[in-house]
Amino acid sequence: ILVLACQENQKPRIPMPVTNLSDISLIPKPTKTIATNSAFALDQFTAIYTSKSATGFDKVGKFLAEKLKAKINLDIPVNQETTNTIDRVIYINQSDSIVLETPEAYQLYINQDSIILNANTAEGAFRGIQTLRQLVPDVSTDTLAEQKIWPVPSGKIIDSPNFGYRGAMLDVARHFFSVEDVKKYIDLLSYYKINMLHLHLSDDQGWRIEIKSWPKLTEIGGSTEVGGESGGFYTQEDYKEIVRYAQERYMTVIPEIDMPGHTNSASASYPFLNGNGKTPELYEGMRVGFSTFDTRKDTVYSFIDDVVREISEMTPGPYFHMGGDESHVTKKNDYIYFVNRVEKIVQKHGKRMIGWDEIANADIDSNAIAQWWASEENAKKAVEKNMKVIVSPAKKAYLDMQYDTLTKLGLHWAGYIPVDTAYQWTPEEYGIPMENILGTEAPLWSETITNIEELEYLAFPRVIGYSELAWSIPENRNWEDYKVRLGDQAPFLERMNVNYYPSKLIDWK
Ligand code: TNX
Repeated sequence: ILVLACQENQKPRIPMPVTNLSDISLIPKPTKTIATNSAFALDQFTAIYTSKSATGFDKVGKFLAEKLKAKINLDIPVNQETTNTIDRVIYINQSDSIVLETPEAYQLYINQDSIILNANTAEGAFRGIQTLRQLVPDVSTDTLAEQKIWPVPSGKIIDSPNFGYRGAMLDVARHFFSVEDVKKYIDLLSYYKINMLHLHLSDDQGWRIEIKSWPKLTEIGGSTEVGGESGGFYTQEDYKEIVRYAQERYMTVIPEIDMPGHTNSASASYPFLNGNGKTPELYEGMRVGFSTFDTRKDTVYSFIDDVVREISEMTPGPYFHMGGDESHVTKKNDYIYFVNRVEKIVQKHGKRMIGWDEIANADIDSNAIAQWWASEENAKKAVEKNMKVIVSPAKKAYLDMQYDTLTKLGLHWAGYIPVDTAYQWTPEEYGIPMENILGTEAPLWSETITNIEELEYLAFPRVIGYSELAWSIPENRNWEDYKVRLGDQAPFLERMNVNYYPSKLIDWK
C-alpha cells in the first residue's frame, strides 16, 4: 500500500538513509571532518560544474565523472548546458578566498542539494575528488523511488597534506614493467593521494630508458633482467606517455639513473665507462655493489651530460635522481668527486638533484636532497649540510621486504614488515628534524617480482598505509582506526583487480 501511494505521488519524498560522514572510511584520513547527519543524493539528476576560467578544473570534473561512471555506472554531465532536469549539483570551484596553505589543500562541503569542492588550484581539486570518490557508496540504496540513489553523507571536510612529497618508487631495472603496468600503479597510487613516482630506470641488470645519443644502452643494456628473461625498455615516447599519464593525476615523475655503482648494464653497452679496459658481461643475478664508472675520465661526464639532458628534457618535474648508493668498488675520494661533478650537470639541466643517503658524504649544495634508506650517519650528515631528506628507511618503508617468514616474494635483509609495522611508525620522529623532512617514499625493488600481480602483492596493502603517513597529520593516525578503514578498501581493490596480500591482521570487507 505504501509503495502504491508513493508511486502515485509522482515525486516521492524519499527519506534519506542517515549516514555519518565521520564513519566513512577515508584513506588518507582528512585533517578535519564535521558530520551534519543528512545526505546528498547522487543520482541521474546530478550534474558537475567546474570553474571554467581557472586551468585544469574542467579536466578534474571530467576525471571525476569518468571514475564515477566506472564505479556506479552513472553518466554525470560535466559543464553541460542541459534541458534535462538537474536536481543536484557538484561544483568544483577555484577559490582564493579561503585560507589554503598549500596548493594541494581543498575543502569539501556536502549539503543535501549540492556538493561544493573548493581548492586554490586544480591540483587541490584533484586531491579533493579522490576523497569524493571514496565517499560515494559502491551500491545504491534501495528506495521506493524508481531511480537509484547513492547517498553521500553530508558535512564538511577540510584537508591538506602533511608532506608535499609523498612518494613511491618502482624499480623497473631488475625486472621491467610495461607502460600499462606503470599506468595501473599510477592510477592506484593517485587514488590515495601519492604524488611522486620515482622510477629506478637503470641498474646492473638493465638500462630501461632510450637515450638517442647512446643507442646501445637500450639495445644491449636493456636486453636482460634478473633471472634471465629478456628485459625491455621505454622508448622516449613511452616515457613521455608515462609522464603525461602521471601529470594528468598531478603526479610528478622522478627519473633515476643510478651511478657510479649499479652501472654494469651501461658499461656492458659502452665499455669505456668503467675504465678498467674490460667489457663486462651482461648481468642477471641479484648481487649489488660490484660495478662502477671511471670517475676520473672526462668522457664519462660527457656521457652523463647527454643522459641527464635527454631525460631532463622529457621530465617536467623539478627532480633528477642520480642514485649514488652502494658504490662499494668506487674509492671514497672518487665517489665524492663524482657526486660533485654530477650535481653540476644536473643543475645545468635545470633539475634539483636527489641521491640515496650516501651522497651526503660529498660536498654538495644544500639544495640537493638525500633519500635516507639505511645509514643514520649519512642522514645526520645531510641534516648538518642543511639538506632536505626523503624519509625511506628500509626497515619500515621498503615494499620489497617480506610480510613474514611465509611470504614467497620479496627479501628480508632489513627485516619482515607486516602491515601493522609498515603503518605504526612516525616519519616525523624518526630522527630527522621536521624542518629537514621533504617527505616520505616507499621504494619497491624488483629483484623477486616479475609481473604486475607480484608487484601488487608486495605493494598492497602496505603502500596505502604509507600514503596516510605522508598525507595525514600524526594526530589523525592510529592503527586501530586505520585497520578498519583499510579493511573497507577491499571492494575498491577488487574492482580494480588488485592482487593485494590479504593480511590476517585486517578484517577485509
Ligand atoms: C638495497 S636500497 C638497494 C637496492 C636493492 C635493495 C633490495 C638501495 C638504495 N639499494 O639496490 O634492490 O636493497 O631491497
